[in-house]
Amino acid sequence: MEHALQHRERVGVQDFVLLEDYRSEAAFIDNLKKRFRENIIYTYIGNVLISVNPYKNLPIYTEEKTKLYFQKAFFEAPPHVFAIADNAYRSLVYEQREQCILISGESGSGKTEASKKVLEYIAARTNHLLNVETVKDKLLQTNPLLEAFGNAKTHRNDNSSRFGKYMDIQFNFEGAPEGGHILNYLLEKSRVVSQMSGERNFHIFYQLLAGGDQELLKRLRLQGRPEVYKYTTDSVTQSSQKSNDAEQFRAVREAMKVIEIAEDEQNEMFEIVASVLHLGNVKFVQNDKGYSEILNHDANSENIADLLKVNKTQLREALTSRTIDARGDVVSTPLDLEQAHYARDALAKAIYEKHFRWLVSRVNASLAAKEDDPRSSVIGILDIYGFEIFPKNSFEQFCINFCNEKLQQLFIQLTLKSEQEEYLREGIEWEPVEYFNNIIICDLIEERHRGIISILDDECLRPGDATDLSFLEKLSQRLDGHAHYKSHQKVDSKTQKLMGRDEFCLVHYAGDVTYNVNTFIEKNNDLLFRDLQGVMASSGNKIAASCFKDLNRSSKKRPDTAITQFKNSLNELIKILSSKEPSYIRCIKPNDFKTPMHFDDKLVSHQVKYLGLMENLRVRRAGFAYRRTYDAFLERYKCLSQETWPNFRGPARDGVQKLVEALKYEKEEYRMGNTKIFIRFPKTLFDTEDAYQLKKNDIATIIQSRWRGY
Ligand code: AOV
Ligand code: MG
Repeated sequence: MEHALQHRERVGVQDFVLLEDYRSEAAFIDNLKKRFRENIIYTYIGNVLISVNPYKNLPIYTEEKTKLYFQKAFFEAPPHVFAIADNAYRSLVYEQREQCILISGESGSGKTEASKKVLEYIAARTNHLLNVETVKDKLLQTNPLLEAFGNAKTHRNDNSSRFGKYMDIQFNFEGAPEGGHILNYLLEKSRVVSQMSGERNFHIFYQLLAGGDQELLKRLRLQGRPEVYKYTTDSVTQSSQKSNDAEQFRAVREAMKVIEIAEDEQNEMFEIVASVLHLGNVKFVQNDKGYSEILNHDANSENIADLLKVNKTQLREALTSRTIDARGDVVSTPLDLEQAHYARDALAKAIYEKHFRWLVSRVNASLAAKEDDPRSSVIGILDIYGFEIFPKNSFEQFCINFCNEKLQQLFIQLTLKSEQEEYLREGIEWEPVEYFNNIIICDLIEERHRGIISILDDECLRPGDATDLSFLEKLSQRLDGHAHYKSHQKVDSKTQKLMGRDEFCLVHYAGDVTYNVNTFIEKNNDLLFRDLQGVMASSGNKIAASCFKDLNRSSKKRPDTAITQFKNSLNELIKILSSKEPSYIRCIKPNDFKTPMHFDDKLVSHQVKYLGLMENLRVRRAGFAYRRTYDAFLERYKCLSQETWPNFRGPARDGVQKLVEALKYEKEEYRMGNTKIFIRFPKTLFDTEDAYQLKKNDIATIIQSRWRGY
């Protein structure tokens, strides 16, 4: 049998607090790497789960493994996302504390996969309860459906979430799931009209083209090949991908069925998707006055008019002219070519995005609990787009990275807060720890009247000649000198070469990101010409019409800008999350090639830094490395003293007191809290554990597999 020490040498420690040298990042990474090589992708920092994307299927999600985590405390089974799920579930059902599971990490690190595992675990965990079948199936099927419409292939991830998702699973008093609710955040709608080379549009376009049957495609007037459509030409689709798309399409239809989206609703949905493809192919020509026109028998605009049941002439007019209400005088001005293309793309984005929102609310209607249950409680799961640093970063990356700053802020508040609270609860002295607080960057972005968002909104609302560059100039004037803002005018000679005249750089908690201001104003204003809204609101396609109806009300008040809406919804989200007890899953991407068994130290080191894992570990270790309830500690180690073996009569706390005396713990090594023993050094625990292993040598194999990981 492998000696305990050798085992530890090979697979590392299952909780970073047990690292001898917990201040060393090299030791931290070495531990992750050792485990990764052994196909052990999960490790704890206390109650935070670190997960490294294996990029291959591991046999760790089987039914058998799932059952291993039913009703188990953290240390009783190897670290796993199932342990996090079980812990949240138990706290909810037995202690009535509402839970949320926050999953973070950069693009491609495994957040969405982790969130699915949580859901699958909860489904398995509640399998024995009555009447949960339908709800469970619906909850599980929301994933393939929403991913089809909200995910896309990017350079970082073949199935990248292009929207943020917060999902509540609602449980009744018995702990059976009875419903759910999804909040979605900022779909990256610019992807509908253009993608970086090598990336794709949203999956659903390719799925429909590859998997739709002849009859459906004919009805939608589609020709079965993405190359034909401007919005999907850019990406070369390999044949293997094509069959996968077709297969996924069947999964999507199946999901629609489970979620009870009726046949006629499905038809309307596909008519909308097809219309977006046709819209991209609408061509404009320049007439002799320099304005744009659509050719007389342009098939694309006719297809759209037919599919969406709108008036052909009105649609063509709305795409080539715009009416302006100038102090009561309604004037129609023709659009030049550039404006017409802008209008067309704006319409495509608006249709797609509003349809996505409709879909989420449709899913919610189906997930809603059958009866109003005052005793219900929820577990929320947050899976949002990860931090993004691209060679060129735009408005979308700015929003996504802002969102990640806010979540990091919440992480800091909650981990520190909860650690502090545990010490208080247990009556143990708290020793404060130094850490980097990213609140300074959050403020830089969102502070009222002074932050970047305010400056951008001011510029967007300013009548006259606001441009992306005038916005940049204001930024530089107002923020110059801020430790986390770098203006292109004021950088040192080295970086100046890298920054263009239309760029600024933010020093995010996760690293420096250079943003290009091009299209910031346009994307933030998010205007759709009124005529196009009007046409859409008149659509005979009920879904399309409902998507545009609200907008058509002639309210004079200007709607909030895109970034302000996003900021408000994020702050709402933070409120929801703060009211719950959090669990954290921090995902790490081992390499940039989407391949298994490749662990890039430098890349991982960067993520460890910016996820603040070393600080997290320091906080956890600041006082006491390890803590365990008296019951659990006594149960495990009672064989190490005659006074506690085979059974100790009396409170567990007294038993543990006897035990630590027998084990000769020094006073400095431990503290007795109200319900738990706190152990300061890992060595103390290792020694105790090794003594236990010796004593129990005959059943050591079983124990080892339970206690030390796989
Ligand atoms: P993300 O959600 O963190 O990125 P995903 O969860 O989509 O990343 O993971 C990316 C890919 O990595 C998946 O499609 C799988 O192929 C693989 N993968 C991730 N986790 C596992 C796992 N536990 N086991 C096996 N393969 C895995 V983004 O949505 O881009 O931020 O916006
Ligand atoms: Mg994702």
